[in-house]
Amino acid sequence: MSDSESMTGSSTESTTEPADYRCGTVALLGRPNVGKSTLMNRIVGAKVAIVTPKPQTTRHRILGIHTDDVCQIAFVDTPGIHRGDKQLNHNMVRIAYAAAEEADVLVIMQDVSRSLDRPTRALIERFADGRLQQPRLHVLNKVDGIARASLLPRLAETQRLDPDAAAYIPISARKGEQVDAFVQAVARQLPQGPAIYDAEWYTDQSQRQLAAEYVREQVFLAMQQEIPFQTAVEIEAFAEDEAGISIEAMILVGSERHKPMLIGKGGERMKKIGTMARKGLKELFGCPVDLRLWVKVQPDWFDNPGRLQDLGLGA
Ligand SMILES: Nc1nc2c(ncn2[C@@H]2O[C@H](COP(=O)(O)OP(=O)(O)OP(=O)(O)O)[C@@H](O)[C@H]2O)c(=O)[nH]1
Ligand SMILES: [Mg+2]
Repeated sequence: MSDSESMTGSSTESTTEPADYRCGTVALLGRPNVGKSTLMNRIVGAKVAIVTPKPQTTRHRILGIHTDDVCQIAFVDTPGIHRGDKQLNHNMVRIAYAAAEEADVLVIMQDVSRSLDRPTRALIERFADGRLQQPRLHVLNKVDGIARASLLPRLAETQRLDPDAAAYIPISARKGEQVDAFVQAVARQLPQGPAIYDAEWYTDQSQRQLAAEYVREQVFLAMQQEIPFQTAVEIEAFAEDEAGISIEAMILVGSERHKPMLIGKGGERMKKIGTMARKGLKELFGCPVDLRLWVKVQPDWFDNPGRLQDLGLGA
């Protein structure tokens, strides 16, 4: 497979589609950190979207395709909807709303291990206001983190805020609880039609894009405070031969003082970022991966529309 091709699974089975087969796109929407990417990865069965405990992890629109013998669901994972003062923040939110407009079904996700705060209420009300006409499903995620008794009032409040949604489904994306029921509920809302993607496809991202994201995931995990949010990754070189895949990646930081923090004492932190990213990519690509990392300071790249466009973060 070349680096520009999309990732496929190992299965080459094709589904025989019944006449009432369903197929469509489903936008996964919500505040940052509610578990959208975790849910998509679990359903797709591969880490197509990176996951970290930090908000604003997802920056792009990421496709994750689920295919079975009754439906094909093209999930569109989106950046968390948030307020932020940088151009990058505005673009991320625009990407999320654009994905919502284009989808056949909207999934609005909340984190029930946290209180139903004002921004979450505002987001639910915004999608309930009738501007977008597609069916909506509410997902109440992270039920593993709460007492069951607190779920009923939360369900009731979500229903009150959006009485016309098609379903309200408590799940644990991390543990897989009620995820199959969620997929079935989504399938019921999809339009009838044949599958669009080959059954073995699971994302539209290239290996190059996935490599950049896997490195960024490790930067997010390794760094604190504002540094991850001011970091991006660009693939400078990507080559594949019989020995495996060789990748050269540039980590962009927004300020001179972030560079030594990212590199760490004696290069220790960069080494760990490289080791962990390489391990994940080896597992994903199923072949040996040679990964070389550099750091470049590029002040305020996150406020530069042209630069954001080059990084695939334009909106
Ligand atoms: N306890 C618990 N944690 C979860 C669950 N689902 C996700 N998480 C954790 O929540 C954090 C955020 O998960 P993500 O999947 O990155 O969330 P997201 O909504 O994609 O976040 P953004 O990309 O920042 O918008 C990670 O630490 C996950 O492991 C869940 O069902 N239960
Ligand atoms: Mg995400």
